[in-house]
Amino acid sequence: MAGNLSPDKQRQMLRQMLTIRRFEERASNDYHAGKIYGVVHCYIGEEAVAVGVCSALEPTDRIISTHRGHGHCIAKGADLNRMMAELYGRQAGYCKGKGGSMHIADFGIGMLGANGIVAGGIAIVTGAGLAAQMEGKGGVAVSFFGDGASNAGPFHECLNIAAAWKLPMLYVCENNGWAAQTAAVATHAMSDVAGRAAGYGIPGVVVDGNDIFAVHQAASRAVARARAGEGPTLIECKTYRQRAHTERKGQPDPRDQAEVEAWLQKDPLTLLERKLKAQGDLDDAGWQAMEREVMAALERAVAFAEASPFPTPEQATDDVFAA
Ligand SMILES: Cc1ncc(C[n+]2csc(CCOP(=O)(O)OP(=O)(O)O)c2C)c(N)n1
Repeated sequence: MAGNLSPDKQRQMLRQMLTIRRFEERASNDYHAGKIYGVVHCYIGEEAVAVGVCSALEPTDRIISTHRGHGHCIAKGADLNRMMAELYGRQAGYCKGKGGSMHIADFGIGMLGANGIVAGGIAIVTGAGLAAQMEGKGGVAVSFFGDGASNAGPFHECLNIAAAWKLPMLYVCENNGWAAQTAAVATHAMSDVAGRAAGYGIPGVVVDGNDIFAVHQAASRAVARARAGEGPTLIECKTYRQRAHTERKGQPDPRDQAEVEAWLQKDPLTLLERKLKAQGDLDDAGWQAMEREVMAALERAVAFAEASPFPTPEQATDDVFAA
């Protein structure tokens, strides 16, 4: 159910999901063509989580991401040109071409950063939750993390203190059933990560992470609770990554093909496109125009990246604060 989301807002959410999808398809292609360096982790299949949550936030609210961060960046409003330039390793990128896919941050839009340390972001953004509480302007902070990260110490320590101090936080677990090549069922005995919330005295909610309206509704409720000073909520979004753990060729992917196929049938982008069409809020021409506009924006982003130089060897230690 779209609830009180206007048709314009719903189309904007679809456009953001489409942008994430096409951005990553392009990143994957260009990575395999040898134009992008480092590691690329695709978020394809999980777009409804980032967009469903971020569409419930204000621009001044803060989020933190993971190693699989492009979707969160785009959903919070990051600049595609600077993102693509960062993946291309160019000076015009968000980290001046020295951070790559896993380190994109934009404090100006409340995006505190992707993070290569599994669960590392949870502690950083809990600090942002404390900052928001101290600022007293009603801001909230959101931690995105995987099911694997929910087994790590920072998750438990942060939920504990955030609950005790009633921090204005959303902890959003993107449960895609796998942590790299390890199945979630092999590393925790509870079927729902959300059940862990009870141990900290906060609400734990399970939602269909491929249903953007369900995600948005759960996030909106949790945001209202956080802004009212009632403390954090743990939201577990059941979803799936459609690609292997990273784009690196030749890595093992132990997942059963039938499992992958079943989730492809629940593709979140297709589900939203169909819903909008069924509601009469999108027609084929509108959908094709959206595709053309998104693809044109990506062409501009690639051209922007390619026009920028690589960092020079002399710049290697610029912006290094400690070693
Ligand atoms: C502290 C730490 N341990 C291990 C790794 C290696 N590693 C990178 S991604 C990953 C799996 C993370 O799984 P999950 O949190 O479920 O996120 P997903 O990849 O499924 O989005 C691991 C173990 C790491 N980057 N950091």
